[in-house]
Amino acid sequence: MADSETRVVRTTVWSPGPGCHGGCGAKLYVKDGRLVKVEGDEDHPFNQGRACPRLLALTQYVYHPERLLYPMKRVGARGEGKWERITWDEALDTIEKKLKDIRDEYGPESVLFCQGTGRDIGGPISFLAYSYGSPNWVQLGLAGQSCYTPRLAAMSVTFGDFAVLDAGQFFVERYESKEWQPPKCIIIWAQNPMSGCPDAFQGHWIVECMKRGSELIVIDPRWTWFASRSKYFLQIRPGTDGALALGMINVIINEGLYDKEFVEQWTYGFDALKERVKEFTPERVSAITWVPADLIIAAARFYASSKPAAIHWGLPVDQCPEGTTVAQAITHLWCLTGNLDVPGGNVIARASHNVTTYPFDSHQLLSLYGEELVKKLSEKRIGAQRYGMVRNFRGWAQPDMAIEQILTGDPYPIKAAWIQTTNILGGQAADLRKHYEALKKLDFIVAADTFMNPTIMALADIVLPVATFAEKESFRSWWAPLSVVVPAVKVGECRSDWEINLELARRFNPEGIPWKTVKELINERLKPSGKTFDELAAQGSWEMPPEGHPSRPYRRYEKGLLRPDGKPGFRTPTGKVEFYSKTLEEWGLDPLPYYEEPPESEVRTPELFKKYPLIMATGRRSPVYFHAEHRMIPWLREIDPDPIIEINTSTAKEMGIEDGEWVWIENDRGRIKRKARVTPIIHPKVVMVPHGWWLPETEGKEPYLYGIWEYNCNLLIPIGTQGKSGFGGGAYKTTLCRIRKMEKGEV
Ligand SMILES: Nc1nc2c(c(=O)[nH]1)N[C@H]1C(S)=C(S)[C@@H](COP(=O)(O)OP(=O)(O)OC[C@H]3O[C@@H](n4cnc5c(=O)[nH]c(N)nc54)[C@H](O)[C@@H]3O)O[C@H]1N2
Ligand SMILES: Nc1nc2c(c(=O)[nH]1)N[C@H]1C(S)=C(S)[C@@H](COP(=O)(O)OP(=O)(O)OC[C@H]3O[C@@H](n4cnc5c(=O)[nH]c(N)nc54)[C@H](O)[C@@H]3O)O[C@H]1N2
Ligand SMILES: [Mo]
Repeated sequence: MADSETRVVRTTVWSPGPGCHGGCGAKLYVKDGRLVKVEGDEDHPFNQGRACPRLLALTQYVYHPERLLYPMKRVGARGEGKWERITWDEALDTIEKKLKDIRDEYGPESVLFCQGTGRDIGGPISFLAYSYGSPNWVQLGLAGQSCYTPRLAAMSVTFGDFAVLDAGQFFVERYESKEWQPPKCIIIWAQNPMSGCPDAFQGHWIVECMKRGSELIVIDPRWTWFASRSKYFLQIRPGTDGALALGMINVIINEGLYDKEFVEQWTYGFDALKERVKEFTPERVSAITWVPADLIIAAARFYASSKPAAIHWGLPVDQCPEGTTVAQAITHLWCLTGNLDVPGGNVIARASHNVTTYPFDSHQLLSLYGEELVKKLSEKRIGAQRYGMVRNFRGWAQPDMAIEQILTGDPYPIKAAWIQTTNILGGQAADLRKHYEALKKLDFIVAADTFMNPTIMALADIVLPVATFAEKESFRSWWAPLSVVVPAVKVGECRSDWEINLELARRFNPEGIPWKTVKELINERLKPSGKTFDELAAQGSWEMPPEGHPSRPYRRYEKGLLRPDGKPGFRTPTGKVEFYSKTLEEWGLDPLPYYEEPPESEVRTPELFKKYPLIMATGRRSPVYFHAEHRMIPWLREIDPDPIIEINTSTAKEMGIEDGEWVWIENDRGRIKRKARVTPIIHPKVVMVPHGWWLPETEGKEPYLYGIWEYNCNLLIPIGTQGKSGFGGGAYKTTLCRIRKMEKGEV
């Protein structure tokens, strides 16, 4: 409880601080201008009072002695660690001048605007990139753009929207809502809901469904908490999910278990799909995936005969070879079974109240920036000439090609990088060495962050200190509810991403940017909701879409709420759910889903497999860390202190490795060290290596760079293995390696 001098600010959690994709409601307790305590907001339907460890440790983050508090410029050579405090005016003037000079000499496309995962950054960074004139907004280092974009693309081409498991999240009363119904079956497909925070529904949304009768199918190479409570656990070979999905479709179609009425009335291309999946018999799929054929059949039957049923999927889907097509096959499962936009199925999730915070697709880009600019940008965007999907979907530059282009200068030179919300060398980039070498060649690099990290230390010329969510104004409509981020405290000279980017956007494009303050900009974007920032803040920071609104479920395809022309159906070329995608066909891609082997595997590269007989799957999430963040936060580090590798008990025994011993992980790209966690939960032929490890407590200067060369598993992972769409793939879950116990005297 708050005493008389303590103020409570109800706000929305998004990004700096917990780091995550956000959405939770929080209560920030402020005393004498200082944040003293944080709790989950029990009135907020998203998290109903719950809070993750990173939110609970927020005071340690906000007031950490190492926090960046003022702008700095580099005074020694790159990597020497010599920095000098400067004013915001000097920082912004320098950035403006340097970037304008580069624009004059090489064109705006020669600057990369690099972000990390989709936090509260898509809006501000794309706004800045377009205001400057660069098409090259990129998640640099994320091989195959393989995080959520492949899934979004697959859903968009199939039914013109995107959908998520329905756990009642569109209703204030949640599980008590009369409109909602719990799924009878939930497939947790390549997800780790206990650790993944809002993306993974903090686990508890699924637990709440289970309390109301949901039974689980879990598809994972690792026995997760949910796997241990599942009806069917399919312990799959990493990277083969595409084959499994096609095999399940095969069973569902052959046994007539699909929703005939829905398929008949609302879909296109069923016969072509039926033909395509013929070769994916349970026996063949079993040989590919390691999952026994009878389990594949049982899981397919149980999913298709449970009404309603929902699929909750995760990142490894995108990181399968050709991730987009894998996501397409899984999307087909819920469409075939009539589980799209029904209570307890996969519910369409639109931007709340039609408020958009950033330009996802080409329609939104057009309305925000005008046809001329968008056309020009699309032509120059890295990868747009090669990939129809990169040209037409979401506006991202292709990361694997972007890094090559820095090295080759072909078809045009890259001269500078703006780095905001990403630690490229700390965890985002596959092929760490290549990214390090390429980025070193750039003439000018700015980074905006809350803490020093290996990327900034090695590369930045100017560093800008960024406000946490507790210190900033922002807004969020990444599905319901519509929410605002309300500032509670001020720390050092930190500024928010919106503040920084608005100021620079005005300098780069003085005529085009009418807003003087961030609040004016937010209020403009909030207009479709009829509410202002202050009104939303005063009502507790959020609001659900009203009844009848297209951003509120269910069965909107029947009501004509999905298509721009107001007719029933879907926002696709045929107006139907497309099993055979006309859009993919137009982009020069296979219109139907197919299977591709991982780039390195027992099947595809048997010689390499002899040398490196273990599959290194990386990056299963830790609840106390967000990627490469939080290693300096005492409460969090205490819970998960070491860079580990999970090795199956029998595999470890064969190799004479004991729990807690240090091992080398090696392949042709190099070697790193990890502490062995010997455990039965991981498949014997797979090792699981958490990503994002650097040690903020060690030497930051070159060449050590906080230990990235010793601990960052991305040193071993290749780039350039993207799918034919340009999206998806990468080898984050399927790189071959061998492990070896570290001998006495080895360090
Ligand atoms: N081996 C392996 N590597 C992986 C993955 C894997 O599974 N395995 N996963 C990949 C995936 S899916 C992703 S999305 C990427 C993520 O990669 P990144 O997004 O680069 O990961 P973070 O470590 O969270 O880096 C974010 C940086 O931005 C800062 N930051 C956080 N929030 C904000 C903010 O709002 N504003 C600003 N200005 N700064 C902020 C943090 O302090 C941190 O330094 O990593 C990828 N890397
Ligand atoms: N606490 C915390 N939460 C996070 C993040 C974080 O860093 N920390 N990162 C955020 C980001 S950007 C993302 S993209 C999400 C990612 O989070 P998730 O989507 O959950 O992805 P992962 O944690 O990589 O893996 C999930 C599960 O898939 C299994 N798996 C690995 N390879 C395969 C495979 O090939 N097939 C199948 N079927 N399963 C496989 C792993 O064993 C693991 O149990 O989490 C987000 N949430
Ligand atoms: Mo991600």
